[in-house]
Amino acid sequence: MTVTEMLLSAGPSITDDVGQAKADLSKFGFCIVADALDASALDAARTRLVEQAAAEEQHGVSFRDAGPEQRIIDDFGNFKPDAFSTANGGINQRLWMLVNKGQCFRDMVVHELTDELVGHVLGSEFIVSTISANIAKQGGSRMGLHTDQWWMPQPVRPDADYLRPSDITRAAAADFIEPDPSIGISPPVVANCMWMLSDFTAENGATEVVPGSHLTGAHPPADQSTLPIVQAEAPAGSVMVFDGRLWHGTGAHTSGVNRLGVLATYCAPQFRQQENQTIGVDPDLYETFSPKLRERLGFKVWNAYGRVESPAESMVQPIPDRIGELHPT
Ligand SMILES: O=C(O)CCC(=O)C(=O)O
Repeated sequence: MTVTEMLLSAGPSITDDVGQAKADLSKFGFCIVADALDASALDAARTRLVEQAAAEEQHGVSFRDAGPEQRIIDDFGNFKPDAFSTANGGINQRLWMLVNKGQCFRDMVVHELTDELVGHVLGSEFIVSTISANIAKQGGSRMGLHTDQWWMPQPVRPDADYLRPSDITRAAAADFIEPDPSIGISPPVVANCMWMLSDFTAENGATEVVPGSHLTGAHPPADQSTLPIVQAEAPAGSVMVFDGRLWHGTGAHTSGVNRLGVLATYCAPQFRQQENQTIGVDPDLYETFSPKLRERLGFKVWNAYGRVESPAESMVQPIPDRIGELHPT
């Protein structure tokens, strides 16, 4: 079967049945659950996000992307210092490290519903890769389809040369776009949750997805004009959970009010987090966190990985005890 034959022309319906949601995740690569946040949780999260976004803007610490004229990389391939600003043409507002920015966001990280759905993809342990917001605004352009595990090495034949893992880039190599499926495909090692704090519509940039793309083993091609893209339209309070291999991206915001989305992205515990939660978290705030939230943020050692000293250590601290250079007395 070719990649094109494996893509589906339609995605799942919105459901409130967890069993159905898991089946949708397996088949389509995503599911949408309605009323995942009740009215008061939704109101609190929306208020907090809008307030934080305005304050980051006022304090000159906001990040903007998706501007049609925005140029992020300089002539040497590095991020420009003002890459993510309105001055550089950015439109959609991104807010990062939401774990430090409100109880409502911390509640999303450990939500029982997403625990179950993310666990369906990643197993019994997973950690937060990033907890961020994307406020899609009028004029924001399509992000373009991508996967959330673009850095994952592809299966290779024993006798074949391979792309060295550190040489993988976001601009997928040709054999990542057209892999040989007879070798098998990589499993999901990332799962993402889009918490919809406003209605998501085709006009305000509802996330674009390609149903079934998670099973192709391929990364999306540069020319996306003929792909069977659908948009994840759903009412405020819904959550979309998706497999890290699903082709997806923010839609264009052509009209309407701001689209408020919070992305809680998880990875299996042996992978590197996109945001460095363990040093990024406010150490005073950490003291108030539940054991589960601490684990999710990566403070739990996984099979001796992520430790600071003893291989027997089960949890690390934001400010760990360090054994420095010692001398016998
Ligand atoms: O905002 C969205 O709809 C998706 C965002 C996304 O795919 C990303 O930030 O990588």
